[in-house]
Amino acid sequence: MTTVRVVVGGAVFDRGRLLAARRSAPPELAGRWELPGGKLEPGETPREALVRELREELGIEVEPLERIAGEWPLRPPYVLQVWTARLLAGEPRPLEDHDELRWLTPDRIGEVDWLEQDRPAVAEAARMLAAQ
Ligand code: 9L3
Ligand code: MG
Repeated sequence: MTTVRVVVGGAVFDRGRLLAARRSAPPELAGRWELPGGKLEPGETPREALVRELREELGIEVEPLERIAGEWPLRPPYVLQVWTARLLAGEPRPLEDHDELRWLTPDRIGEVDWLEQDRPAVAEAARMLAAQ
């Protein structure tokens, strides 16, 4: 039996905008946009993993807020879970795995080519942002 393994993505909010990140790797995902994040390490909670991943990948500090309901299958055994998060400090820079970043207002969320698995959470994050 294989246990599912969690990949955590962050819907990072700052001043009414959502952060989108364009992947540079692996080749089959390069050029597609995602909610940045990555795999949990052993013993980590999703919130801890999100804080670590966004520090490593983007050089920012975030406060995870709430989980977006749902779970989306990735390549087995991985599943994607998404948390909203507030930018606490830093200006995001594509330090690893990304080659472009964009802050999107809710009305512009459709302007980038999101990975399919991220789309439901991105739509929900945009709704939450618009209602703030
Ligand atoms: N993935 C999909 N959507 C996301 C994230 C952060 C990750 N928002 C997929 C892409 C990879 C796998 O999960 O196949 C592991 O992600 P990473 O550790 O390479 O960021
Ligand atoms: Mg990652």
